[in-house]
Amino acid sequence: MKSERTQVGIIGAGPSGLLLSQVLHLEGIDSVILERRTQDYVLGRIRAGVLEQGLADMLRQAGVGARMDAEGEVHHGFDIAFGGGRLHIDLAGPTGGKTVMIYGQTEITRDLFAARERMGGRIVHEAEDVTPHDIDGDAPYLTFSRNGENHRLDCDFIAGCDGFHGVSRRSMPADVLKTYEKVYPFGWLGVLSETPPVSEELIYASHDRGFALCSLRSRVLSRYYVQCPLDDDVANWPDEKFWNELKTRLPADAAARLVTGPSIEKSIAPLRSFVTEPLRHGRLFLAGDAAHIVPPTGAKGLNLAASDIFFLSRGLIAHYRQDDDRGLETYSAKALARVWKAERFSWSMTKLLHVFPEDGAFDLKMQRAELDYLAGSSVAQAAMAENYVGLPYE
Ligand code: FAS
Ligand code: PHB
Repeated sequence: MKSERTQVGIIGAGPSGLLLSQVLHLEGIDSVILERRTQDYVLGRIRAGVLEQGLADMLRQAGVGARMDAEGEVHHGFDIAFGGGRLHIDLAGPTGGKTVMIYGQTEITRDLFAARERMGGRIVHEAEDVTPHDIDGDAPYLTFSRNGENHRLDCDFIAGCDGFHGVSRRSMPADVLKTYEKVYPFGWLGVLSETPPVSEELIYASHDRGFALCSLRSRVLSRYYVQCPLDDDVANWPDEKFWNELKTRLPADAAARLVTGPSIEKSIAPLRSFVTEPLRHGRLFLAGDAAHIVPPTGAKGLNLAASDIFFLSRGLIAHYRQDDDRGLETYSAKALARVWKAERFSWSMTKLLHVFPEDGAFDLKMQRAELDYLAGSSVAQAAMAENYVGLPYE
């Protein structure tokens, strides 16, 4: 068994694990990331696209914001299309100038990998059977295997940044862990295409045939989604069928402007709301998708990972810098307070914009009344804007 030691053992090299490692490194705190996949595999996953100001600021402070600021797009609002019209939600006006940054999660992950490599960060790829041990004691450790060799990583703390299907949440004692889940009766079929976006800003569309979203990664790379049945299969969606369905669900002017092209990525993501409580047990801390999942309607998944890392990194830094554990002791409560508000927003946006198969005539009337009320109320629009740009890290 090959052994090594670090201060913080991190499971997972997604945005959560990479950002935590980078922030800790800048404070002189050593970490090792154990990732079960290759770097190419991690970079091959197409996911989030909308960054709250809090995440964008964290990336800048972590020294990985330059390409985002050069290539990303700052958006001051987005549209909601329904009943043949379009409602513009102004973000900056009601929030004192707050905006969102459009910059793909893939690029964030690429920037973080590059920074970690530049600064000598230690990431073990293709680490198999990563297992936390002695999380209740003061000398936790991780075991894993790689290329048939067994390894042990001794550490002071373990950060479970291994996503929804990871090992860390499962390592919390069953009598301690409480989970809350809602699985939605539909999924999102997503397409990435090297085509100019259909509009300057995002369009969220509510339509009798189902939800649709027009997003982007740049002026030459577009990201589109349509709501699809939970048991649907990408094989049922040749490009032409996807483009025709998307056009059907968009307002006529957007449909007429839509530039179609071959999909370079096509996948179906299930939608669920999920929260774990607590986010800490002993020396094990959960962060990001390992701790919670939101339906992507509110563009909160990646952004919640950022606020978790903000709270967790400050707790770890205070521990090592001032021998002060208050941040670690309050991490779970602080992170969860923000998580639940984002769960609420993501759930409400999903309820507002999707067709729920079980809904009856009254439910459909309620959904339309919600949209009509939103369209007629600057206060309701301000509330939506406040949540979309991201609630404070407090
Ligand atoms: P991640 O899942 O990104 O990373 C976890 C890492 O841990 C992975 O690299 C994994 O390989 C590794 N890992 C897992 N188990 C391990 C083990 N046992 N040992 C070692 N390593 C292990 N959010 C949005 O805001 N907008 C979106 O449009 C959006 N679309 C999404 C689409 C899909 C299909 C999915 C799954 C998520 C989407 N999300 C979206 C949410 C997504 O962006 C997450 O919030 C974000 O990836 C969270 O980052 P991490 O917490 O780092 O988890
Ligand atoms: C995306 O660009 O992938 C995206 C944007 C906004 C969302 C969800 C996904 O709400």
